[in-house]
This record gives sequence, C-alpha cells and structure tokens, in this order.
Amino acid sequence: MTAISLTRFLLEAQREHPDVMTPDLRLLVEVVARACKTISNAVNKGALGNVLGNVGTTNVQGEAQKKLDVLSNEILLEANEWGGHLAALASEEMDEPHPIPNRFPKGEYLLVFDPLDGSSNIDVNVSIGTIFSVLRCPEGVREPTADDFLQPGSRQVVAGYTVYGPSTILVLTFGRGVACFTLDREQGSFVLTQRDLRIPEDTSEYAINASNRRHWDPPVQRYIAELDAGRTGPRGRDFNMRWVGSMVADVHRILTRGGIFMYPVDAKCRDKGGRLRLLYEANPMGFIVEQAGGAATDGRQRILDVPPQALHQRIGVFLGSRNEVERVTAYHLGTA
Ligand code: P6P
Repeated sequence: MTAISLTRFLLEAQREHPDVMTPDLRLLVEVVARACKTISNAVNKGALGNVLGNVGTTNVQGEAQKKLDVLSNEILLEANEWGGHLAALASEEMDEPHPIPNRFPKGEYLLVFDPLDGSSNIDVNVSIGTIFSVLRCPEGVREPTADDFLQPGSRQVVAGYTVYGPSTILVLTFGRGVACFTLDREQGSFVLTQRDLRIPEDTSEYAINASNRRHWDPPVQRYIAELDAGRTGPRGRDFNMRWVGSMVADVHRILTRGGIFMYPVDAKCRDKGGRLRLLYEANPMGFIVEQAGGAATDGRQRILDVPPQALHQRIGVFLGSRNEVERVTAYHLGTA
C-alpha cells in the first residue's frame, strides 16, 4: 500500500473540504507537525541532550518549568511566527498571548497549545506530548488579545496532539473524523497509519488519579465504587484501571482501545477550578474524542459548549467511551 504522508493527506483534505481546510490552515498544520518532529528529537535525546531537569522558574500555573517545557514552547513559537497563517499564539507556558512580530504578515487563525503535556514524566522516561488547538481570529481583529481566544471549543477548526512514546504519533481532526500518523524517522515525515479512529461506546477500563479518592464529590465516589465492585456490584463485570499521569498518553490509549479518562473538580483543586486547562487540554481533546464517536463533559455539560472566561481557565474533565461518560454525567445531574 502506498504510504500517505501528512502533506498528501492535508492536500486531499483541502480538495475535498475547501470550506474547512484552507491553504493557510493546511500550512499551519504542517508547520505545527514539523515543530513536533523537532520536539520529538529533543525529547528522544533525553539525558544525552542536556534537556532534562528543571529550569528553576515557574509558569503561570505555578508549576516548575522543565527545560523541555521551555524548549518546546520556543520551538513552537519560532516555527509559527513567519508563516503568515496566524494572528497570535497562546501557550500554557506564557501568561499572555504571543503576538506575531510586525515584520511578519498576520493570518486569520489563532493557535493555542500545551507545548509539553505531562512534563512531570520527562525525567522518568514516560510518554509525554504536545496538545494544540486552532481557532479563527475574530473578524477585523488585527492585534488579538487574550479575550479573542475565549471561544467555546465548538469553534475549533483543528485540534491535535503528538505523543512522544515508543513511536511518535500525531493525531489530528479538522471536524471530519480523526486521523493518526506515525513519524517515520528514516524519511523524517509523518505517515498516515489510521483513518477515522472510533472509540468503542462501552469500556471496562478507567483512568483517574485514585490518590485523590477522599477529595471526590459524591457522584464520582459512587461511579468509581461501582467500577471497583466489579462483577460483585451493580455493573456486573470487572473493570481495569490505568493512570499514566500524562493526559496525552491516557487519551491516546482511550482513542486506541476505549476507556474513560477523568480528572474531576474535587475538594483538593476546586479553589483553582480544577486540574486541567480548558483551552489547550480539555477543548482539543474533547473535539478529538467527539470526532471519534466518544463524549466529553465537565461532569454536567459538554466541554465544547463551555464559554471560557480566562485564557488559563481550568475545568473538570470526563471523556472517552460515550456510554460511560453519559453514565457518570447522569450521576452528577441526578438523573441516574
Ligand atoms: P496528577 C500533566 O501535568 C497533567 O496536566 C495531565 O497531563 C495529567 O493527566 C495530569 O496533569 C496528571 O495530574 O495529579 O495525576 O499529577
């Protein structure tokens, strides 16, 4: 079978869906993918590349910045500044949006990303990844501010992630299903390895940080207790649990074989609004999961419908196999 490169996939998408996949959007995705290849190379060097450990600074989240966090952010900024496809960029690692320098042309899109998600896993060689989301810049806005990024996830035109694991995999949606590409290191290009990923509607595998059990609200306590009761309880079957501590790795497993991923707002993180960020974690992953036939809620409402109030806003996340997400959401709404 002829290998289909990312470039060919995007050109074909532009021909078939010109209303969505414009030439500038195609260029944007190619540039982000190329930047992710550079990040992958840096990640894969590990200790040999002098990229492990902390920088000694903290980001807007108050989290210690790893050298690779800062490097990944710089790689994405430098790759996307000159192409003329973006009006501005925003990142987990930067308090405010990064404007396109005046020496470069501006485009119609906004890019928001988590340059290296799961970075607490870097130093222990566990899979990490890059998450990105593309929005349209509001009509007539030449100098976007943070407010211009505050669009519900349903307005995303592209969402994707790259997982730096045993292989480097890029997963992408532009609203016409989900495609998966594997980095061919010999060719130096992403090759299409799966079209139209589908998440099974049912699952027997769940992902949650169980050390937070005592902090969970009653609906989550009930839902997890039923899973843990297995065949002896109301679910009548045993469940398995996985928790990588890297959202990209957990979500990729769920896209591949089903499951439900949960990071609820609980007594421990309620003061911050949750653990995970809406614009560059929950929204892109929610778009991808829905496009693969799954569901994504904050426990009560569809994540993609939530109107953002702040660039680094946090939110509760329940996403994956549709029937399980709907069940735990119904527990929160008191309808089951
Ligand atoms: P905890 C990584 O820092 C992250 O943002 C997600 O990738 C991951 O799912 C979560 O936090 C892990 O959180 O509390 O288990 O360390």
